[in-house]
Amino acid sequence: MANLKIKFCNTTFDNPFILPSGIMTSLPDHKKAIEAGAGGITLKSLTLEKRMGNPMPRVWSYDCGMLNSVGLINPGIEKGAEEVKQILKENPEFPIIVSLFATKEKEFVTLVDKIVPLQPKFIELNLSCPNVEMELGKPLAMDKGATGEIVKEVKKISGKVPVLAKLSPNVQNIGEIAKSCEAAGVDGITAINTVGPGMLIDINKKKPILGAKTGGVSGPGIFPVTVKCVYEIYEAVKIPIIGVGGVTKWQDVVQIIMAGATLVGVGTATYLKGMTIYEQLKQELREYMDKNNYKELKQIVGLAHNS
Ligand code: RRO
Repeated sequence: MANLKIKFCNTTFDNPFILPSGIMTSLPDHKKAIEAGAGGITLKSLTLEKRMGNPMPRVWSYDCGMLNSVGLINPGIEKGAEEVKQILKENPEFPIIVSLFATKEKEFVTLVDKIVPLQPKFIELNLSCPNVEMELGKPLAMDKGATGEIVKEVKKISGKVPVLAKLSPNVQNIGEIAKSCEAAGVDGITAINTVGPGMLIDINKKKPILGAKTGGVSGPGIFPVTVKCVYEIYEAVKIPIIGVGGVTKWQDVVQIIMAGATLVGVGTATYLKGMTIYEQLKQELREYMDKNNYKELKQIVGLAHNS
């Protein structure tokens, strides 16, 4: 039977499906993804200070996916680092990606400095949250210079912990941003964060549905944007890619891997279909591979670039 194990940087994942950082905010929910058979999980982004999140409602599903404006709810790096320590202790071998968010180089360095001693398998720099622009400015991932500088500074102190950069789809040339991260020494790219932001109106209340009015768009409707971004990044860099954004069915999984992803984020689909989606996708991916005589996943990575 086909083998779903796959190496990403220096870590072997049991399967390519990971929970991306996003709308799940509590550790018990993250742990459910481990129990449900995900190959890895990404924790909710931590900031220097505690954040209470945006006004309710923060999450809304619609026909083609979801809108979210969680607003970076998190306990802040002091308490957050304690929680990270606990979950790493409980799951010493399981690939856990610690996500960090800041708006300045110096803040990122402080955050990374707190997390590196805990030796997680990965640190992900969230350079692309679309929901705090009014408060904190444009996402850093829209500027290749700023992105490169941050990665360079973080890599000076990250030691052996691989660093990933999570990029925004809301740019002219995502390949160029990925290239700038690679040149600065980043170990992998996570693509993409949510699209937009977008807005939906409550026609009875005659006002925007989300408490923050606008929110990042995720789910099946953004899948073609994800595929295009992963494809362009794969052409631009040699480092591995986590493809995330709207993956819902096994056909999406095959597409995103053929576009160039090594790991595949499944986030919004766990909301829409439940956590059993991890086992379902694993089984269906194995069936696809068996039918097509692929023994290893790496045989499929980037195949769409060969023709
Ligand atoms: O918390 C959020 O509102 C949020 C974050 Br940090 C992010 O990176 N992407 C997103 O869609 N929402």
